[in-house]
Amino acid sequence: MKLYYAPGACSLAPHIILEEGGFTYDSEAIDLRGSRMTISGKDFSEINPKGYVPVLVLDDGQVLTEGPAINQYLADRVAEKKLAPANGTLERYRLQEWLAFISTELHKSFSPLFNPAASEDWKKASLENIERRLEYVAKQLAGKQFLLGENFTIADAYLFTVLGWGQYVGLDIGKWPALKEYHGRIFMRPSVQAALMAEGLIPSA
Ligand SMILES: N[C@@H](CCC(=O)N[C@@H](CS)C(=O)NCC(=O)O)C(=O)O
Repeated sequence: MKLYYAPGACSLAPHIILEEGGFTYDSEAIDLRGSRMTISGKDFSEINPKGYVPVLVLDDGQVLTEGPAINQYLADRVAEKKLAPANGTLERYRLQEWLAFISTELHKSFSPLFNPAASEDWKKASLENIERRLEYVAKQLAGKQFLLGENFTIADAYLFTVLGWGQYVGLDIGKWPALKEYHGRIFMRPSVQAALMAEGLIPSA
């Protein structure tokens, strides 16, 4: 398998999951802000016509896109690691509830904050929206190690990734001690350290 990613983008979540699952995989960065080529010089639009990461190329050459689909695909390949509850259970729908929330209510609310063309009013409204949503997440995490309880799941890899964007847009997650502790706890996981190092976001050990 091969993951196409941009350092620190939402593709960090499948990168963490690949590490967490103990997969053997390749990865390659995309220059999303500049040439929109892969680091080895391929036109990224030929790999994913949608033009965004993450992209997972499977061993048979099929191309899988959309983070929540990629993340669940990976989790189901290593079911014994319990990165997602079993398909068909209510817990699985709880996981999907979180993935949809993180994707549509958090991840996409950050987009204007990274967009130089977005108006200041739009940015302000997006930031207020994110803060309201994070207030909710912080309450949900009270007394829990992870979003679904005691097991780290793919939803945690995704939420960790999105929470990390606060530092780039002037949003201090320290306002919510439960979120700050959660983020710090996940940051220390060996899989997270490995993915962050691979993306050049922390120095190599
Ligand atoms: N619906 C997609 C959205 C992915 C997405 O927003 N990717 C961003 C990085 S976090 C990206 O590659 N943006 C570059 C672009 O759209 O040109 C998913 O959930 O995977």
